[in-house]
Amino acid sequence: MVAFPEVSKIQYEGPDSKNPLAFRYYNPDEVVEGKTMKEHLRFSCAFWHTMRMNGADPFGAPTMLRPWDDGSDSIENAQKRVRVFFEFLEKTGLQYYAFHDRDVAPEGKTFAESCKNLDEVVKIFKEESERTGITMLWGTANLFGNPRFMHGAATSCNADAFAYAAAQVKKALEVSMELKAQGYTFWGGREGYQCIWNTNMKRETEHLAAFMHMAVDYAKEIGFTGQFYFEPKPKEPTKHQYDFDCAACINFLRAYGLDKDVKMNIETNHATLAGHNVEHEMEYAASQGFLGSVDANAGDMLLGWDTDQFPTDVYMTTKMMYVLLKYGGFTTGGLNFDAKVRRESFEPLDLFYAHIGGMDAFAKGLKNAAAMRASGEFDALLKERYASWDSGVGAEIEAGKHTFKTLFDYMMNKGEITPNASGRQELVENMFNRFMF
Ligand code: XLS
Ligand code: NI
Ligand code: NI
Repeated sequence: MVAFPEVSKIQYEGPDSKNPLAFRYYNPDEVVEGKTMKEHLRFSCAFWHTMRMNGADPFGAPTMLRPWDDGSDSIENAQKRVRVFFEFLEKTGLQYYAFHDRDVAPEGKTFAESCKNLDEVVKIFKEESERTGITMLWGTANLFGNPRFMHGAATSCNADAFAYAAAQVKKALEVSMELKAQGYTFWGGREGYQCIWNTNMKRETEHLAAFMHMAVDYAKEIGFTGQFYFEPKPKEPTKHQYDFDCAACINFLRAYGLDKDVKMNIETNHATLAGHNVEHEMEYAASQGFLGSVDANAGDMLLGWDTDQFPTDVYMTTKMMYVLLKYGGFTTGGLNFDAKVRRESFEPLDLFYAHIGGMDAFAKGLKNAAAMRASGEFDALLKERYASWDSGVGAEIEAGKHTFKTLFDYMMNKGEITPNASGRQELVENMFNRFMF
């Protein structure tokens, strides 16, 4: 069966191409800063959005036209979706994929049946992965969709929900290992709360930590060497999510001794929901040694929720790639398009346009960022701005040679300080624009 007969493998045609089914910037083997684009960008496709989003919203029925999908919960249908998925990945040149256990296989009547269903579908993933060389970026478990998780999973007030979630993650780790996943992601799902009066926050937070420790321990036990990630999101579905932003997550990981085993998976639209932007979150995580992977998407400035749109804003991708290059790039992580086509973009072809656009936006961002770095202008500006720390009292403070007492004497002697460096924000923003147009 061929699901997309009208599309052949997407090729790089260069910036002048007007072919909507070609790359203008993503040239997989082109070398940038010593690595190919493919090695830098490590594009991944989210099964839940690409294969399972049907376009339904709280006000309307499904809209998506997916001729290969009979809409049933049968194993055959689930298996067929996987074949279609790999045809899509191959044609777009996406190297990795990610899924939640329940995206790919239907839930059974019992937990045992759900595990069996999953195995039936994972078989096909394995086959297709061996055929194509396309592998799993990270695995995860859906611990939020089923009503049993209405109060959360690891942070539920119901101990059985915790136990169920633990069993589910055990299985998901085994599956991830079988599919050679390079990571495993914890996104909070419903790990948060709505009302302080019915919530024991301390207990819930400790349970979440215990849960993550169990996952780390089990991974070690079975020899799963993938990197664990924690994905921040400040709200939605609950009002207060415990994994609010990178700072909150990193604090949690350090407080509970998980900092050696878990890094961050940063999602653009979650960063903006937290009142940050993605480059802030990436810089914060990276500077603390926690940059793991990225869920690439975009929000809408005028909407206050997780719209999960495809990223096309090259200003944004340039900033993201600048941080990434600065910190040496991905190791196990990648750019996972946690993004969905709009409800009105209901034809299969729209899935191609969406991913091509996202891939091109990041490829152009990568080239821009590399050019910015090669110019040395941004480094020079920073060097100059912080010059007072390179000699004299600044260098002494950084070397740990001062105390409040010695600095008191220093100021008594000096009397007053003079402002020494303009922020030059307007200049630097203009400089940035020079690399954009
Ligand atoms: C939801 C999250 C989710 C995670 C994986 O907002 O982005 O899709 O990436 O559970
Ligand atoms: Ni995500
Ligand atoms: Ni999201």
